[in-house]
Amino acid sequence: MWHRRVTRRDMKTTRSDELLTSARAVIPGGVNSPVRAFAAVEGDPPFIAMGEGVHLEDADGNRYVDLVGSWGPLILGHAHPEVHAAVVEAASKGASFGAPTEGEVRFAEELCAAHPCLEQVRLCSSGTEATMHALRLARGATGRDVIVKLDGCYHGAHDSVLVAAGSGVATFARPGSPGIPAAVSALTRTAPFNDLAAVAAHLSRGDVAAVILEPVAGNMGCIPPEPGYLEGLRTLTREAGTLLVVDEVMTGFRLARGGACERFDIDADLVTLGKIVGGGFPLAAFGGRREVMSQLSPAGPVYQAGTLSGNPVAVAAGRATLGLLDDALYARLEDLGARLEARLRPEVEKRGQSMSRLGSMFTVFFRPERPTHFDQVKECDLAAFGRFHREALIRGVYLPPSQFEAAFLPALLCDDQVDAAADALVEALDIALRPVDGPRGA
Ligand code: KE4
Repeated sequence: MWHRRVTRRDMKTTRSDELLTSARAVIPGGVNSPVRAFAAVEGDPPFIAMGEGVHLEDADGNRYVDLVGSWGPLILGHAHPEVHAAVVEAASKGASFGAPTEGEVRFAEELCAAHPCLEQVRLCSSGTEATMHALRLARGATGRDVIVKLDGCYHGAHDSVLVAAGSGVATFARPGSPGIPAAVSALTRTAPFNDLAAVAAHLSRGDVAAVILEPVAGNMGCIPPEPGYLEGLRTLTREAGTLLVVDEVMTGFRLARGGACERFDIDADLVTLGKIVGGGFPLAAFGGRREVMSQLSPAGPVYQAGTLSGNPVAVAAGRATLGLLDDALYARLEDLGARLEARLRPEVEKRGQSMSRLGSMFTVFFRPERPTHFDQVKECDLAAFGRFHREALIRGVYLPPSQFEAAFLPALLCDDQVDAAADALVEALDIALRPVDGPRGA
């Protein structure tokens, strides 16, 4: 059942504080991925000791309902017994062989059966790898060098896409990253999300290998495509001989079993997948039409490789997870999202802020109107979001620590947990919106 709300005075942080001090001595910023550092919200990150169903427990014993789910993968919650059993069974036979196994063939068949745009897939170990290799394949297949990405979309941490990126890059208010050669960045053009004319202008030059996008943006907060946008991108790219690369690392198996491509009927040339497909383990994939995928080594000339690609333990976790993602689960996710929105959105709007939700992805935006592109998200009151996040945390709701991220509902939440989370978020909102020099507290 939902635990009692944690108030500020109950929030113990001794052990997490000690761990953060130790971590910072040996790991840059104390974290292995920047967004985990809580740099854009108040306070320091709790060090997590365990996950159990829809809950996290930190090193000091504070419990939270987890609306991050390891940034999306844990759609079934933590330590799901069937996923756990599959992992234990696979690991008992060895961790990695660097050789083909039956499991990865069956997994590839299951991905191709589930996603409408997959005739063939190649497995890898992270979303970054998936988009990096998909873009190399698009360049190899078209003989063109330029790619177009959309402002605020995030496709991982490789050179071609760390341009006007969302997620941690936006959280740290940097357009990209030092260390990326200008010659590489020059090959990446950008356009605002939900702006077809801007993409058309880039495509008119006839030199674009691929347009890559998040079909529903999650890395600048949850921003759905405007009506006609995805269809327009498909038409424009087809006319320009440009491949449409739909990055479903976040939306794949989240918005539907066939991802956003099923939900919005997108005919993508290439698709990237990650997060949920690995059930919390390092596993990702990219795939698409056989005509394009057959260009990939060893079938074709475009090279791509990975020692742990298709790792049998990760594949076991992925197969167990996908086996549980049925119609009833997606119907439940929609019900949970609608229940949360019905309880939260009126309160958010009454307080002059906005909220966006699609399926089980949502974001509270600290601006009056719901944003439709990155520049509007950048207008949000980021300090107020930082206070909101902190007040939610001390009430036991674990939200992504950035305005430029989406929150995720796990399928196993029960109704009263959704209601309690919504009520805690309203309380957090009230305190976050108080005049900064006003009283704070429980
Ligand atoms: P990874 O390399 O982090 O597995 O995946 C990169 C990636 C690619 N495409 C999309 C749409 C993504 O959302 C991501 C990763 N998402 C972020 C959070 N929104 C990962 C969290 C982190 O960087 O620690």
